[in-house]
Amino acid sequence: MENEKMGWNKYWQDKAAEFKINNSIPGRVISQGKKNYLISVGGQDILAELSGKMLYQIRCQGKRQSAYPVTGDWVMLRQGEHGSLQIIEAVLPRTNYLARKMKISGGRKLVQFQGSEILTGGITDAQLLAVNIDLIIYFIGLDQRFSRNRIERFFTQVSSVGAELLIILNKIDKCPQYETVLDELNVIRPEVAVIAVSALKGIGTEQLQYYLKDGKTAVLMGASGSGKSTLVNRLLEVDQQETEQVREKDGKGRHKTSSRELFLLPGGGMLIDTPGLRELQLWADSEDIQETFSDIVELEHKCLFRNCNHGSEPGCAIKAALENGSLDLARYDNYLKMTREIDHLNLRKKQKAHQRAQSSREKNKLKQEIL
Ligand SMILES: Nc1nc2c(ncn2[C@@H]2O[C@H](COP(=O)(O)OP(=O)(O)OP(=O)(O)O)[C@@H](O)[C@H]2O)c(=O)[nH]1
Ligand SMILES: [Mg+2]
Ligand SMILES: [Zn+2]
Repeated sequence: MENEKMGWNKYWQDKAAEFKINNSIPGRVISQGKKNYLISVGGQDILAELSGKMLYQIRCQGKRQSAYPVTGDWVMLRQGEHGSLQIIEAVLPRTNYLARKMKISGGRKLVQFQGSEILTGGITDAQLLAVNIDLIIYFIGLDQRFSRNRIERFFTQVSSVGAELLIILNKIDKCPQYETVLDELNVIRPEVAVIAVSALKGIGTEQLQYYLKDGKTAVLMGASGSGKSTLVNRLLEVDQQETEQVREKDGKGRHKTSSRELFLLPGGGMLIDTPGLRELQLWADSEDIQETFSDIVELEHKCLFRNCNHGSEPGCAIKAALENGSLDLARYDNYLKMTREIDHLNLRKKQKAHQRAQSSREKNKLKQEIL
């Protein structure tokens, strides 16, 4: 019963049965530390660690980073040796995930690609931000700079996740005039629901009850300082998540939340609070872009020539739309920029796959020589 509140259902039951691990029990990852995981098991929170086998597979057998459990995962647990922590034996197959390209550590550089500069560096792999999610809530702090590009980028990122979307405009107590923001959102994604609240004062937050349902998991995304943790505290009815005092002078605060954590709400449903992302490097493919910019794709199909470069060719629908104002130039530029970024990512993925194949060929060769 307690597991059901955390989202346990027939799907998970079937998946767990497939694992056939003797005496193991399921639990849901609430948060992750450096070595341990906090797991909810039948209504109780316990600490657990990864089995040696899983660690070995990830560290030594080239299993992907995404094989590590993350907040929101359902895992199978086994009681460890006398007095030790419970052991995570397996991660049940995720229903979906939200990912970004791995954070860039160390040097990042601008490189030329298809005639433009794009930012690259770091490892080409996905970092999972949240998994097994039903609803993605995007926070916009009305006291912060509104960036259309940022929102478009976000929607591109999440379009293939397969979760419901909701936008929250927060801090209406501070900024009661938000019609222009609504208009902008209406242009970007008219079909996504928007609600306006004050998380701090508790205005409008009752509208959320409709979206937060028993056993369903929502993840809070959005810029640092937009008020995600304040909403968590409001819905938990206690100040559990630390929030940041924004400096009055310039409206800036520091990042407050530093890890992802899942909360069971007293009114039903769960929220995963996340740290505001400084950078969201795309981990997406061309289909995601085409969904976000379907109007542009449609226009492209209307060009007279199939391979139109939208330059000086006659009968170019893109050029015509830019000229008569029905297509916004900034939006078109953003589309081109994101398309380039994804082309580049695909190239890197291919390079990596090639390197992998090569190194496994070399390993095999070596093995044969030894044998
Ligand atoms: N006036 C007003 N201030 C708010 C509201 N919601 C949040 N704040 C303030 O905004 C600041 C940032 O809130 P947080 O909840 O820490 O923001 P966050 O999105 O969790 O930030 P990160 O954890 O850094 O990603 C705090 O000082 C909050 O008190 C609101 O509805 N009205
Ligand atoms: Mg926070
Ligand atoms: Zn054209």
